[in-house]
Amino acid sequence: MNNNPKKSKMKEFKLTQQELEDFRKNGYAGPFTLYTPEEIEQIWKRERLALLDRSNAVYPDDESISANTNIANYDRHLDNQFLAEHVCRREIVDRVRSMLGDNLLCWRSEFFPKYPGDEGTDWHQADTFANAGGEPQILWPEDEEFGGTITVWTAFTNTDKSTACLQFIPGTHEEMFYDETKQMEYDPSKNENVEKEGMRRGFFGYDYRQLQKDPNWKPDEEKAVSMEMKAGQFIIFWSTLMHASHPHEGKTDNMRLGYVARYVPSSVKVYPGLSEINEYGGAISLERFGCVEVSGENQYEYNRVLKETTTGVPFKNLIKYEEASI
Ligand SMILES: O=C(O)CCC(=O)C(=O)O
Repeated sequence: MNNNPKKSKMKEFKLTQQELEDFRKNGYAGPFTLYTPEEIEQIWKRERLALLDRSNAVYPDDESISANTNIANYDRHLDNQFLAEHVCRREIVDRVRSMLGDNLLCWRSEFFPKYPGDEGTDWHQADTFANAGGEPQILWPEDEEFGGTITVWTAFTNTDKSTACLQFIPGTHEEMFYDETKQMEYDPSKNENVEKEGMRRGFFGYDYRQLQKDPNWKPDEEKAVSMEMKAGQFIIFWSTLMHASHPHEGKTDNMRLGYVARYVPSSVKVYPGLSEINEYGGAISLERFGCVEVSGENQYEYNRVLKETTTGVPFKNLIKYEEASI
């Protein structure tokens, strides 16, 4: 029994046995609520302005800006306090711990905006994340046959079928239909708004179908489920799950915004041998990059870990924080 008053007050958010079984079968879990819609609306109003100040961001926005996605907006949790706290939130990290174990790193965060009229994201799976840049960004230890990352996609706005909500094909996370060692051609003029099975889809200037192992294969879209979410909810999924999003039909002037944090066990090598990333028509130097240890210990030498944001706000490690409160 835990008689420590501080510790017993801390609510845990681990997945139940049933949720874990469903996650293993389907490749995703949720949605779960983190913020109320009113809360996230207020927070986002404030933070979107704060994020315009890039003076402490780890990637400059000169070479990295490209037509379709701005890779300089990767990892803003390394300079923005709200995002730094968000990626360490217990409601998220406890659930990811249930899936991957206690020793966890957050290695990437990204914004996924869809403006009125935007195409949907094309069907894809990511194992090593060599898909766009051509070089593996994460590598699991050699004895692990399975790769990928756990993605936590938080809706900063409401999202439904007409405003670009995510789609999953349940149960597809353990077989790769794409080969990330193949190369895709970056050509936004050719690869934008292409109709695929009656839907306008693209992959930020690439055609993801170029990575298909079998050029004649097609995703089984009849099995697809649409993940409508309220602002403030998050969903957790394997990056190896077949996922996509609907186009934004433009029936409303409101954009949809997803903010993604990606997690791996600390045994995974992040950006092995890389000093920069070149993808989506941009380039960023990894000189100031580091992973965030969100839970437990990083027992390996190979990943650089940052203890605080570039403005000196410490990242909260779930287990160390609990131990310190005892
Ligand atoms: O938000 C989207 O449309 C795509 C998201 C995605 O591909 C991801 O989170 O890995």
